[in-house]
Amino acid sequence: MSEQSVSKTEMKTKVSQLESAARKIGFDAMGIAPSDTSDLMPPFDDWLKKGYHGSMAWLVRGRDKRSDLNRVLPGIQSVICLRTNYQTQVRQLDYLNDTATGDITCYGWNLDYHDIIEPRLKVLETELEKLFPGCTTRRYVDTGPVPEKALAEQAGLGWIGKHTNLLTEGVGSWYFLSEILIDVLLPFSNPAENYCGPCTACIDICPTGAIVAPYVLDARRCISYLTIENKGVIPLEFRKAIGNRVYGCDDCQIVCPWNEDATTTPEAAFQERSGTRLLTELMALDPAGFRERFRKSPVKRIKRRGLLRNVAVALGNSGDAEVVPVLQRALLDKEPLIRAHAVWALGELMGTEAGPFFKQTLANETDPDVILEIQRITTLRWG
Ligand code: B12
Repeated sequence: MSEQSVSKTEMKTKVSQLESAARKIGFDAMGIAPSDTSDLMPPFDDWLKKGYHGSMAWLVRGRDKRSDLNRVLPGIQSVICLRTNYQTQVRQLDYLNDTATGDITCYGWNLDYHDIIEPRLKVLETELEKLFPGCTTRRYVDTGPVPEKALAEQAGLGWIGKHTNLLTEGVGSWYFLSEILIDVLLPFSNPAENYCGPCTACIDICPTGAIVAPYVLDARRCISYLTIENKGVIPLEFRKAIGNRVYGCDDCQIVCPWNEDATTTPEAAFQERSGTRLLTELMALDPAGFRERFRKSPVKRIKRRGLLRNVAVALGNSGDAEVVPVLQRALLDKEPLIRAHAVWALGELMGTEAGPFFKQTLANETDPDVILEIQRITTLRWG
């Protein structure tokens, strides 16, 4: 955008008008970061080099845009960063005791946050157009090659904790980040300070040891990645640790002392919707039932086959032999991914009767992944 002769006082007024518009629209906080992200790249490149991104090849593809936001918005000068709280009630680790119920990360309890936040960003863009006529903007909410946490840290919205999420004193970490890139030079906020101190609660609790060093997450080990981003077979070594988590994981945030008195939101869109989370009932969902249960929810992203794969693992971890018939029925599912994980779960729950049962299943099976699962169990048990 062409240089505008806006005085410092005028600019200050415009920014505070923008901030109050953001609050009215529903954002909980706003800050402004410089658009130069080149300094953020060495740890990101190192992370990719180590393969910590797993199968998220889109992170590699977006690398160059992320390192130079000019490629996303030519002439970019500033990034307006925004926070939106989503937690509706205090979370505890006691969900782990309810082994008959599948746990869903609290950001997935109701409507998909993209659908809630994106329209709000659009409204804020119209405010920007009024304040800075002729400006060009681009909006993002977890939708592009933008280092959202690092930018938000620079914008003073919070600090990146050892669990690698952004957190804020007096607020906690249960919020989404979003931003508007703009070709206007705005006054930058002061970066947030880090108050993690010597605490290692998040590192110690992680069921799969995914936080391999403070501030470094190996996504391939993270239950959030394994149950959401990973589209294929869940590696054997993590299945037991997944417990009853069927979509994401919140443990590193639940134990964070800064979340003890975290802000909760009264927003209807984030309140838990009714609908079953019983593992046996989830396993019984047919395609239409799945669509109905998870309509407009972020869970729909992993599709029925992704969810039922995770549900099979959770049933295998339930220790309840009564769910065996439910898993045996799942062996008839047309999705090999579901059948493969149901085989593993049955192996966890069945006794000596498993031998002849698996022999018969093997005779009817044609998918190589499922066959491998059956062979693994039968070899393990009977050599
Ligand atoms: C890929 C991704 C994932 C991956 C990888 C997560 C990760 N930690 O990188 C997986 C699938 C595992 C994941 C999980 C989750 N995610 Co996610 N995810 C993303 C995404 C798309 C990119 C993140 C990324 O770039 N990762 C790569 C790493 C290297 O980048 P980074 O962590 O930003 O690294 C920077 C800093 O950590 C720093 N750094 C690196 N090393 C070091 C070392 C030291 C010493 C220091 C000081 C700094 C430092 O520099 C790095 C480079 O900029 C963002 C959206 C976005 N576009 O940013 C959402 C995002 C980070 N996810 C989000 C959420 C909510 C989650 C979950 C909580 C969901 C859940 N409950 O299941 C979990 C949390 C798991 C965890 N502990 O991180 C939110 C986080 C909000 C917040 N409060 O921070 C985001 C911002 C989406 C959003 N718009 O709100 N996610």
